[in-house]
Amino acid sequence: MVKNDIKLLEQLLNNSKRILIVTHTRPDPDAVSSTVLLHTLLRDNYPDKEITSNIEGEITSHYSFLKNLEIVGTGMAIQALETFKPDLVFLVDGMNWKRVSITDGPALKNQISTNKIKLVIIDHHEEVDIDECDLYMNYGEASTSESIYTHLIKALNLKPYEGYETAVITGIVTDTGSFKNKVKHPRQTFSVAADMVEAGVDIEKILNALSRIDEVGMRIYTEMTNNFVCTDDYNYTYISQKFFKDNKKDLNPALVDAVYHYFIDSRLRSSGKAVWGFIVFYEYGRQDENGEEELKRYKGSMRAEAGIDTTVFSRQFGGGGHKGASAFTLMAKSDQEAIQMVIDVIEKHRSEAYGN
Ligand SMILES: [Mn+2]
Repeated sequence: MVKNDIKLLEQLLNNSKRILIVTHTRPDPDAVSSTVLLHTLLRDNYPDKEITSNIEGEITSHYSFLKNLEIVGTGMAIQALETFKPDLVFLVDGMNWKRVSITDGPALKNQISTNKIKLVIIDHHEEVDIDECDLYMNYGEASTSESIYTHLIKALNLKPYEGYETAVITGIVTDTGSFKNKVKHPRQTFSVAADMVEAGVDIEKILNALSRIDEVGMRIYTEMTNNFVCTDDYNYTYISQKFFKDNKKDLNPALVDAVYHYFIDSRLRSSGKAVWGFIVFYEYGRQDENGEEELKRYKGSMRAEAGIDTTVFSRQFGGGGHKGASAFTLMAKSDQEAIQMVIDVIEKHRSEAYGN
């Protein structure tokens, strides 16, 4: 695996004819904006190549402010790979195949290696669990959109399109928690942000569009508020299985994602005395309906102020991310069991996570 080699990137691009861009499922704003940004850039700069992109799962109407969003497919990733038959794949804002698809991670990985498809990973997360690839790009930037701007538009000189600034700033402003989080390269991140502001982006409009929720969204928000627990050490909340059952007809995974991200980003680090916390909830609609006694897949997310490395905990469940924002999944029979599993891991690994 070669790391951070722009010459190799250029070579891989020049030698390819069919390029597929994918990102992680349940995409966050950086994943969505990086995908549409890279797709449009490659399409406009390499008119002789076939370019396509795919995000497995739904993209909500929250993102309609992103130019060219309609060119991004939303089917199963494995289908995109099998029908398009790329010779080069970009995996953006993630480092392995199990993040690209909930069900087909191993199959995707297998297809890439058996068919000898070239793979470029562009990511900015902590370097764990990186899948085999030809080029791994991770400069520790604040967002993948910042990496694409820095290394493809600036270093490789790809011509940007009208509206690219919105895609670049969306990843930066959301992955930094509106510039609240510590970044590794502040001079670069803030200067890229300044470039985008000078180019005319409206950060307020973007943030309002992304955090807009409807009445159903407010119900999800209220559920998390009702279940919120503040301890002196950390905060936590959950969305109950019962809530999902009772509101099933109104909910969709993308709406749940949008609302819980907004909720945890605004509340886990700044409620009560604690400066960090977690959420867990049953991943409804992502599995067969099982009996009450069956194990169910739960999704968990953690948020922390600088000083606590939440990936120490997330890693215990096979997850990861950033120190201040990480995620994982676990299997549990009930909401209470899922919460207890996270608390147990916190108690066991607390000393490792503190002071980081
Ligand atoms: Mn990101």
